[in-house]
Amino acid sequence: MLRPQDTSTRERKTLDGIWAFRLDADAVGVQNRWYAGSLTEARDMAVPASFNDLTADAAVRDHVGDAWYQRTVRVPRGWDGHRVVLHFESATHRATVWVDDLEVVRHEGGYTPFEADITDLVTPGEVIRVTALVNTSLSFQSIPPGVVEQTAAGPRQRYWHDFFNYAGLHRSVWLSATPGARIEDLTVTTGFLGSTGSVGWTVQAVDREELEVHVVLRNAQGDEVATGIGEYGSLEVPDVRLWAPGSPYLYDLEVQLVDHGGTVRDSIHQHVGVRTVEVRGTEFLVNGEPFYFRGFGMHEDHAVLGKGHNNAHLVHDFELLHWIGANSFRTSHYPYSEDVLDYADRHGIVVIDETAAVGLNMGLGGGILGGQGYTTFSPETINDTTREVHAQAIRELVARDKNHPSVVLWSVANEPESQTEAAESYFRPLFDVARQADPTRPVGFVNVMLAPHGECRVSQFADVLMLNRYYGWYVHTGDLAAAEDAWRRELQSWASDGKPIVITEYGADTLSGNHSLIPQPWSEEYQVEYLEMNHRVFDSVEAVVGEQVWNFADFATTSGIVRVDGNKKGVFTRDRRPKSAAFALRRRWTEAR
Ligand code: BDP
Repeated sequence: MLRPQDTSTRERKTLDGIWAFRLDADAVGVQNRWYAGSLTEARDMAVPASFNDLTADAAVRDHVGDAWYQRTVRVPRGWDGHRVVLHFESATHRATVWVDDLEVVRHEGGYTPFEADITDLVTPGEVIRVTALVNTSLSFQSIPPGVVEQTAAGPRQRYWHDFFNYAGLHRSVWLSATPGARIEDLTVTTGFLGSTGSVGWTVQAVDREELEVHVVLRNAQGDEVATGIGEYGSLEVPDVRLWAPGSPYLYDLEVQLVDHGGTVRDSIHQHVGVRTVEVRGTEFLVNGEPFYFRGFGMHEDHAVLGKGHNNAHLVHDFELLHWIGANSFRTSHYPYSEDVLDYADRHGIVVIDETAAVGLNMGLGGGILGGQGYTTFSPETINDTTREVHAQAIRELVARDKNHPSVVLWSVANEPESQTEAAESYFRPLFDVARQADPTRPVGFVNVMLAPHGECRVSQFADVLMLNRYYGWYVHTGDLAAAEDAWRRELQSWASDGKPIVITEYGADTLSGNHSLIPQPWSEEYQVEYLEMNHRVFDSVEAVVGEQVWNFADFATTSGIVRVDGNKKGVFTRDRRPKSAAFALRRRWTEAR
């Protein structure tokens, strides 16, 4: 699937704006055919945005289950003879969509795109009604998992990840026109030898018949540097300029379907960064050179918008990444908007791309901070069906993001149970799925403290070890000397595996404006000293090839006794004001630049 584009043969029209919106707590809408006419008793809702924080109503914020979105749109007059597609960049966590009275598509998973060919249902120049039934519930068979518990007060959504279960239409919705004979997908791979680059392409075309596939590579000035013909092949790029972290040179690859007379019948564009990624021993190499990840685990999370994508926030967050000297981030804990990845490509920021598989661990954070009262992997909980949903989530992530030069490493899950035999058999095939989907990038998962070296049974499948550790916060709280000693010992044991290690989370909750002469947990001074302690540990272990602080900014979570108005491990507040740690990190990271 390609994202809708404006090209010489394609056009798109946004459906972003105000939609009609109605909750359906009792799930009666389908039976009552709410899609078959104007949504009654509806309120206004903005798209893109999470619906949760847009009203002053707890029933909306904490809604569990079905929610309906509807709007009308006029199909552009000029689209006669075109194939018309309705494209959702995401719908969290699943959706069913109707055009007028007809169901056109269903999709499972809240963070990847889906679309429907609606050509036969529309007349260019006429208005259609688009209705999306979005469902917010998490179950043991969804990614991420959760469980809806019935209480006297109604259903309550429980889940095991530490961010608020925002839902709705978080990203853009498009109508798009393409030719019938069309390019359906494109896979690009890159490499180089000396000063000559290579750009491999594979095109999937539909109804191509006599049409020839042409590819044209242009440099940043728009000059043609190589051309090719065929559904697949490889272009040579003389005097190649590489895409590198902090130095993001991009080419443009145009793919065309051309008829005998030379007329271009379909055309798409894909920006291309020529670069290589490789794991060698304990090194992580980009373009053959050792790369050290500096940055954050982030979240798509803002006041009012929730997880709704917004370009002003995108630009600002990347400005802050640049200011602080970060060169990378992880899309913790789900695939981010495609606009974010495009922006990372254009700004030379390296991305660890993660699925929404978070919270597959019943050993974490339950009653009195023990377990959750469930077994993680069992026929009744996370089971074979879940694994198939998880596999599909991996395939959809790779299919969507495979052509981004910024993406250098896949993360198939965050902090799952990984010390048991059940975990080993659950994950083994998922690593195969990732490697089959993309043989060009390393694959890993993020390990949790409950599965230390020697006990973790999943890290054997990973090319890179990603560790989340909270020495000095969740353990040895407030005692940085004891934390340093224990942390160094654990890290040295991981280093004996001979794989590169990225510390994907380390952090301390910090209440902005809370100061203390003798660094106390929750103070800005403690966050600074905590980070410095961690950095001493990382600098003493050669296999460590990256540090990503948890978190870039404070973010919303479910309420609970360990969260005060959300998670406060941000180096910036939720409204992006720096805590003292921001300046300390900036000193370390800009010196390293
Ligand atoms: C880790 C999780 C992350 C949490 C963080 C924390 O990966 O999502 O927000 O800890 O506790 O367990 O702050």
